Amino acid sequence: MQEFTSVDEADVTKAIVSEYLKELESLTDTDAVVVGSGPAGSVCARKLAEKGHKVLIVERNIKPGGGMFLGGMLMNKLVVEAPADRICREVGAKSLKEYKPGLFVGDAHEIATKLIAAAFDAGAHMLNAVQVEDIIYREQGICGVVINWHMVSSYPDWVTCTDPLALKTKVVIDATGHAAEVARLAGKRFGFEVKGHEGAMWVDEAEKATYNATQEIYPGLIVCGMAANGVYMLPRMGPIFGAMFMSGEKAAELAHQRILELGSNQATPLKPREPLIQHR
Ligand code: 48F
Repeated sequence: MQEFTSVDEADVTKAIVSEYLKELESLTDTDAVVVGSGPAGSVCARKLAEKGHKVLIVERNIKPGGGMFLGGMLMNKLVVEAPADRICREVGAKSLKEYKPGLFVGDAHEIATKLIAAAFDAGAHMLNAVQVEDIIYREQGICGVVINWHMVSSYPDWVTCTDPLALKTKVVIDATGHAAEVARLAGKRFGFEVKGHEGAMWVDEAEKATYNATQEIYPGLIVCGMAANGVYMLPRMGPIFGAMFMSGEKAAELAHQRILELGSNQATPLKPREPLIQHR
């Protein structure tokens, strides 16, 4: 048997603490914060990181992936329609096969883990078990998030003084899924209502509408995936992921434009982007 290196317990602790804090300190100022690491968030984070931006994913679950591992009724096959099969191929998904012309199915675990790994390979960072519980804004728009450990955010109200920490960024992407949590927080601050609910199932309509609804709803805040769907109460699509992937890619392009805009001091004035409160 090969000899294990002898390890001191204190060194294990020091390695974790010092590296985590060093990384956290470097993440106090980023180009983009993607909230949520489901299909929309992981694609968005990868695409933005590939453009050379400093990207942080904040995920409140212990593990990344959101609803990607679940398929339908917990049967872990991932279905995607053209043209989003390209996004699976970009990360080397081997299990993807054409089920009918333009409709593809693959192994959810393989595709999900590869999409997440690709985001890290591109240089994105992640804080897991951390929840975004508020936003920061200035005259040019949203410019940061307020975070806390998810467990701490869940403490009952009588546990007082659980102050959070804050991270500054140039653009926030709401990829929190059905509840559209960041959009809802922004709504509370700026006086618009986000219900964060989906409508009845209609796959074709839902896929197109979710992609179209992916947009900057407030300067510095872009919604994507089911968060975009929830803001406008669009029909639900069930267990198909084409619009989630394409929406993540579109959100990355919009975020890229916002970062460039800020860099060139062309920031838009503080007013909601249209159409903002078009509930259906
Ligand atoms: O739910 P989720 O997978 O959102 P998505 O990327 O994709 C939706 C599909 O999975 C599926 C569907 C389409 O086929 O209907 O449901 O739009 O991933 C959202 C992630 O955001 C995290 C949450 O734990 C999940 O992993 N999240 C939600 N709220 C917060 C958050 C928050 N406040 N702070 C940090 N993470």
